[in-house]
Amino acid sequence: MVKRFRFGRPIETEAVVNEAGILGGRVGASVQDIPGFLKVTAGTGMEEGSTVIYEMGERDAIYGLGENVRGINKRGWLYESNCTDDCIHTESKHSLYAAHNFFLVDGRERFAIFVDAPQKIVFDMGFQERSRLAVKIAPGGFVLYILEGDDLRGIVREFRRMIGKSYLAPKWAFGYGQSRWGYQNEEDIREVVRQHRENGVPLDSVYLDIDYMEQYKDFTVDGERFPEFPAFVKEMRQQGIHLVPIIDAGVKIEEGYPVYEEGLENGYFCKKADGTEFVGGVWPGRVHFPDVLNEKARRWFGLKYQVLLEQGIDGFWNDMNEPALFYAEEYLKEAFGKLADYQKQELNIHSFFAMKEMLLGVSNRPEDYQTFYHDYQGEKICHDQVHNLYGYGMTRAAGEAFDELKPEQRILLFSRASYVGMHRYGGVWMGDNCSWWSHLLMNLQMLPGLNMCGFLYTGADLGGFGEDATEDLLLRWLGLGIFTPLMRNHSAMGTRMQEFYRFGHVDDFRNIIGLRYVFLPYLYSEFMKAAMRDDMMFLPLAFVYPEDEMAAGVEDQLMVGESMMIAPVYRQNARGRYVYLPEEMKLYRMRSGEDWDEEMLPAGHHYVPAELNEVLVFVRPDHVVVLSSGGGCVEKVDTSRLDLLHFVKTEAVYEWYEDDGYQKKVNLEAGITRIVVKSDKSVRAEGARKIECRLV
Ligand code: MIG
Repeated sequence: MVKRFRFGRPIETEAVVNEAGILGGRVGASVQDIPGFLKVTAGTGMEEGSTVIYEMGERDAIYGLGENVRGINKRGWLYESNCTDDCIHTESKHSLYAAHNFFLVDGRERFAIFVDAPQKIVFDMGFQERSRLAVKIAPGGFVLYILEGDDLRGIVREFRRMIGKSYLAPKWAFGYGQSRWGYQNEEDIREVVRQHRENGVPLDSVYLDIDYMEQYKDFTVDGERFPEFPAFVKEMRQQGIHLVPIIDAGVKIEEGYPVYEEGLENGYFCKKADGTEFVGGVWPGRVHFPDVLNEKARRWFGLKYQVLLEQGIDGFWNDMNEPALFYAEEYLKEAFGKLADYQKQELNIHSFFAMKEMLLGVSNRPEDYQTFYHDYQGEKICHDQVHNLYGYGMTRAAGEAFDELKPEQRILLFSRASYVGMHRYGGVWMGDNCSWWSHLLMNLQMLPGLNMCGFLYTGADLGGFGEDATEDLLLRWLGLGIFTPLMRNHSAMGTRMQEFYRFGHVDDFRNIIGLRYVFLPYLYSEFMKAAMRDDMMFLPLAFVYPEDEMAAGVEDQLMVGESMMIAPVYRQNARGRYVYLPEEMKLYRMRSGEDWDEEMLPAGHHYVPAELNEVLVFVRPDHVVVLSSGGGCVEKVDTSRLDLLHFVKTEAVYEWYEDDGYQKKVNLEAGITRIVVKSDKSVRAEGARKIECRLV
């Protein structure tokens, strides 16, 4: 059951697109109608903001908030929805690049809350007071949805039904991608591809970071680095490689640059109170920000992607769309003035630190987000009020344009900043993590929350973006990354190079990355089913074993789809790990698609060895996992013959979905083959495809 309450004058976010079944209708009910267990204060929400309070039971758990810091259970910390470009994701932070205002409470009551409001929101999940959950919404009004139900997964499905179907990535985007901020030209990219192909390490994509552009100008390609871009794109396609360029939010201010000139002429950029264009500083230098919240400007900006589509590109990543602000021109001038003042005074230690803080504070300054406006739904709205919608708007621009330009074909698209609703247009990557073991675990812990909000196509920079990766860290991280829909090794300029061939053990990389292609039939099938059925692909154990108290505390294992559980190793020098099994499972210690050990494990706690070249997979009773025999790229994976990992006591039925991987229109049921395995080892496959199945 879903109830809706409106407070103040909320800004429409278009997160919710399916109104059916929502009680409360269009007009909000009063505070008195809120279920007794919630307390809402400052009802109008206009001047002072509002607070929603819930008193938690001692053992209540909180799941959700999408992309954010800390554990799977969000209890005990303070989180913010305030999309921020902050590349140091330490435990002490409160917010990352996204605003995913949905969470579930699992305890005395089972319910979920979605706070639909684009302004800043603080979620105190038992931080100030251990038993108090308090959501503080900045002034401006909001819509509160309360979803009740018996089962966590069911509540999530209900929410997902409200917010609309998730974006579908093309199948090739489930292959391995290599990326690095710093690949300069055709030669650099050819070298990456050559290394993978010659060493027999699969690869489907190479990412183009900002260096491919001409002076960081969106929708341009530098003619010196890429003299024949369309021919180069084609050459790569012939080798089974898709090139995926980055697009940044800021448009360079430069006379003669058509994107700038058209935008200016049509008034498509964000403006200051005085009606002149807001100027920020990002990679291209001085930029304007396209007003992607405005329908016309959004369509205009989206259609710009065509210039790259025409050159054979079929995937993009949208960056810097919080939007990140290295500086706002106006404030920079002010800062120079302040600096001159500091110079004139005799600095004491206090003024020194004040000066230092002032200098460090010029980027992403909250006050600067208050100085420009959007022309949104016929009103002039301060950016500050809709800040969390910007990445959503930019990605929607591209997504809507793709529907127009490529109505049949799926285009890869993912974004850094996001809000609920953006999941209909693209996926997300988890931003600038670091080559830290703790971030490997954090990568795992973010997956269920993201799935709850419909972000199914997701993954982190494998090996870590900032700081120096080591071989063992990369191997272990790949051991998780082979299960995430987006599987990309990406790193920052200036850090240690981390393509597999920078390290010594080529065989280990070949086998572990190869496993991705072995699991591809299962992963793609589970992704597509989750997308079409509004379901999750990565689940906390508590979602599958709600009665198991021990399962509720597991923070480092996940259920992946319906048949299996993963337990990645995320500690330096560990040669295995502790695993909790809520039920009996069959363990596969996989070294490659041909080489593994298997063992039956009873429910309970186990220490399971896992060397650097091994990945742990646990198959549930009466389930199977479908495998291929691998391939050098997704296109080469043969799904007419499947190997089945199996743990069958009486009977396992697996619904295996497969399609051509490109079509936007999907008929799930028509693509399903039912694979039935009986305890007598008989196998039957009926439905969409004629396939050969082999128990292994
Ligand atoms: O300020 O384009 O998150 O993936 O490599 C850094 C350079 C800008 C941030 C992205 C990262 C990308 C980098 N970008």
